[in-house]
Amino acid sequence: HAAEAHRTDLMTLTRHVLNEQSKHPESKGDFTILLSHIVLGCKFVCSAVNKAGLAKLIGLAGDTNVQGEEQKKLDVLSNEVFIKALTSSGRTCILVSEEDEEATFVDPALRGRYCVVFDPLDGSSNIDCGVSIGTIFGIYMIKDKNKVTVEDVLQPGKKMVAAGTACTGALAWVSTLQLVLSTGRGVNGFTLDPSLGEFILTHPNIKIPKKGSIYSVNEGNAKNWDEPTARYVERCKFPQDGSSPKSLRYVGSMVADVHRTLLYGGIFLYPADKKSPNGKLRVLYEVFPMSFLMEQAGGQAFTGKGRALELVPTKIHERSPIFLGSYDDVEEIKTLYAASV
Ligand code: AHM
Ligand code: MG
Repeated sequence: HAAEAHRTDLMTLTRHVLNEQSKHPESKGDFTILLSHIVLGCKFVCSAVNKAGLAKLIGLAGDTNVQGEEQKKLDVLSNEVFIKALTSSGRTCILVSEEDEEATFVDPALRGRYCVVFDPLDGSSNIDCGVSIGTIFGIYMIKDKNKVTVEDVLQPGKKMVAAGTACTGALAWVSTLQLVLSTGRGVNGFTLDPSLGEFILTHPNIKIPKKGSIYSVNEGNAKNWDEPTARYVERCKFPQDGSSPKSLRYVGSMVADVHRTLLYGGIFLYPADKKSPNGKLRVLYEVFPMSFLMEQAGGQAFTGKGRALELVPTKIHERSPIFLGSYDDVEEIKTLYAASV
């Protein structure tokens, strides 16, 4: 109850996941351990970006390190933190990061059954102006950790066992970090309580509105769009059914744009265009986790050809066009693509 001044029964992320896992008698707590290492990475990214941002803006100590060397770029640093946290968890076997050309195969002595695909710091172009950034992750599970190949992560998104995002924001003068997670039974949102260092369940069972009033796209690419995308966006502005035009919102950080779409409804588009026939966003660690969350929240995710989660990636950094969000809004663009073939 929001009016309760002091909560004493805190539903932390760990408690929530343990509750969920207890329904699986075979569960040994591995997922909970893995998740706690992912959470560490997410917290690190948020804290590093906050610190660096403050240091840059008001010149706090920390903009150069003790040796006076130029600091590592935040995305490189964030990636290192994730790779180290995930390998040391003892629960992973393959890691695919946006930052690394090749997949990382975990040392056999430290191997577990989970594969993690992630974008450690999404939205990096927004760091210097203090606008939302975050982390995206997806998790697969393999059968045999002794026979690990890259094929184990070249699996359709519907095979993921979990996906999530962490996204920074601000409330008054306090910076916030929100984590959204699905383990395949709905979507839940958690907010970091900085005084406890814990994520607390603040958005139980997120359901995306069936139809939204916002569209989110980089309209600067309009001259290169294909016909169905162009017609769809035109309809957002000049609806044919007498409804009000949609509002345009575009942060330019996928984590933030999709987070808003989940909570408020609407549609997020990163279509193909003449210059990038496969769009911009990467299948494994951007398109799949976000599509997984959308479907779990009752929305849809479409590539222009079919259901996003059915895509079978052929390489780890593959790209795909993506249209995701409220069920009815995605249905409309599906109709336009179906009519165009
Ligand atoms: P990045 O991984 O280099 O940050 O690029 C991905 C980002 C997404 O967060 C965002 O949706 C998209 O790029 C924005 O692209 P554009 O600037 O072309 O609109
Ligand atoms: Mg990214």
